[in-house]
Amino acid sequence: MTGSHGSGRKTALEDRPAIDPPAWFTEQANQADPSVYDTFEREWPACWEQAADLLEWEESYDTVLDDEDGPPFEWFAGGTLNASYNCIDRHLPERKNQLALIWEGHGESRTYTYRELSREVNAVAAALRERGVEEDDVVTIYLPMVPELPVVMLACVRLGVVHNVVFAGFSSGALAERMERTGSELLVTCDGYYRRGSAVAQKNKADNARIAVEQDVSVVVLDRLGRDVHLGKDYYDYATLRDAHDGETVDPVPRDAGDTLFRIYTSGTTGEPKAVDHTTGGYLSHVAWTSESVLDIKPTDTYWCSADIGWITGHSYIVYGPLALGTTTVLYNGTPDHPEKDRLWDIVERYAVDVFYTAPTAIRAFMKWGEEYPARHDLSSLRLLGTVGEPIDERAWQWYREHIGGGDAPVVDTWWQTETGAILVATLPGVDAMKPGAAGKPLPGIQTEVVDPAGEPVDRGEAGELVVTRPWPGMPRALRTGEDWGKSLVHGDEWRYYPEDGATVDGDGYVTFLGRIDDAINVAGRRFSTMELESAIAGVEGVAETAVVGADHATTGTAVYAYVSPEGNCAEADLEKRIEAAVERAIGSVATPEAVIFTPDLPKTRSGKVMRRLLTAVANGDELGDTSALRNPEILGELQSATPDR
Ligand code: 6R9
Repeated sequence: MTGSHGSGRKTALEDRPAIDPPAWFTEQANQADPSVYDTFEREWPACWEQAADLLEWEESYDTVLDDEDGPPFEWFAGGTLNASYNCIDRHLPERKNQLALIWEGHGESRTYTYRELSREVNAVAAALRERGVEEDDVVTIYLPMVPELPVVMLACVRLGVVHNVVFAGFSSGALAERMERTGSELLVTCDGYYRRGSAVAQKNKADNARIAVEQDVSVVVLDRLGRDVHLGKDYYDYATLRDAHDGETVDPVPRDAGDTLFRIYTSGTTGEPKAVDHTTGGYLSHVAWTSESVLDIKPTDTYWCSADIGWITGHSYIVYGPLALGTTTVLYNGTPDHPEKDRLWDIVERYAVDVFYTAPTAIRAFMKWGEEYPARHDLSSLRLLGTVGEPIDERAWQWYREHIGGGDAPVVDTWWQTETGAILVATLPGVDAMKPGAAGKPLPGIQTEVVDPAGEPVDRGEAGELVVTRPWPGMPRALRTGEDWGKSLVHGDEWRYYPEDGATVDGDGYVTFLGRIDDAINVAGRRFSTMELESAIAGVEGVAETAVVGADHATTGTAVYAYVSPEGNCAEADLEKRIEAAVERAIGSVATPEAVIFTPDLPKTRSGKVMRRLLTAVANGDELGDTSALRNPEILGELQSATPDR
């Protein structure tokens, strides 16, 4: 359980000062109507027609939400549509020659107009159909950030085929597990790709996965490295297949609103990958509406989300949301510091990016590298900044706004999950004031509560667990149909979804996230949220990034171990003193770290989330367990030797 759960103690995070969005922003914002919250409340669930209206339906729906007697919930029941049609075809009459994709790779770049994207997607859809793929089959895609990744995704959904994208950085074992669970018989991959200037042998990993699974798998291989790889039986060359069907058109297959659009796996609490199936009508409506109202995306924009399409953020806010709105979406294959630490700002300047969406972990890295890198570039095209993935502390928020947003671009912190499909909590930048450190209010139509372990609402300002108390259009199939997902779903006659995040709500209804509910530290009977401690430490000048964990302690039960990655040249002894003082100020001396451990970097997953489980193991001198999800395993030895003996 999180934070000061049930202890009655108010958290230090409530009632932050609010910053109004500038007038120049609200004047042009897609969503600038303050009555949107009331309208959505009054007209719920019919309000979500606004989202569905952003799409073109083949057959219009009869009911917005069929929820009589709880699950199964049918969003937009009776409606049919095709996502590929919505992301491509319907834009052609108005903007066939506008760019749909800008791809920036390793020493190369490529662009696709909507017309060119349409040609690619149709050719690949025709090729997949010829390979025998049929509606509702699952095709696994194991590609890095290359334009062919969204092309194959859109080709699949054109045919009503379910795609299952597996992040390219995952191992062959992880790929095999996902393919086997899904029963997928076609895999699209590539020979390899460049990362930090060296080639990754992607096909080798795919080969190993293919022989590890029970079913027979055919493999389509995209040539990225030009190295003339051998393609054996059941292997096909992507370009040959595509070229054989170039110029063909494939009619988009109408799908029921509730039909699966794609499957994506996420980490479950059990340690086994958890399949999340998102729907065609509800999901697409929800991502389109949030792309418009939260990210303020306009068709004329150049929009860039720096996530990888292999994660939900890339599915929703690189591919489906932006393309459904007919904008230009940027794809970047590379790292933010290669060849130089100003790589991202160079891209923003070169393409005059209007809206930029990234993760707090990236922002903390930018802070660590220093403001001189963004300062080298003209970033004045940026109108709005977004963040997602983790809580963002106030200092990182301010740094982002100041050094990337020119001091006045609104910053939206967006809370959501693989399971929610699209944003549920954020500030509407054209309507709401921003509170740095707090994510924002539940979006119009979204209802949440913060509850104690018994499921009872806590008082305002107190910490508890967030629960979503009403269905939302982007909800996945399992939640729609009532499949048992942990403690979620029907309790008595109430329906609830538990995202397993700790939170507090302030007097204005703004939600501050406190981290996953399992990230709590109990020192001498008092519970502290790691986020609360981290936010105090991250506010200290000279701290680039921090993660706090609990280590077993003979007297207090648990002691606070703070792992800190300092900025550039910072005297550690002095920094340690200031960190202790900051924790004392924010929370009290009861929470003063037992140990402050300096490290050049924190252990992170490939999606950039700090792996606290590993830090807890290091702090306790325990076995580390599975480290395969780590992006930087080389850091572990150093962390172990820097951690004091216990
Ligand atoms: C989109 C994505 C979901 C978990 C979620 C929460 C954390 C995401 C956040 C945030 C605080 C935010 N999270 N956004 N915490 N503020 N703005 O990241 O999906 O990979 O499934 O992770 O990430 O803990 O439960 P996913």
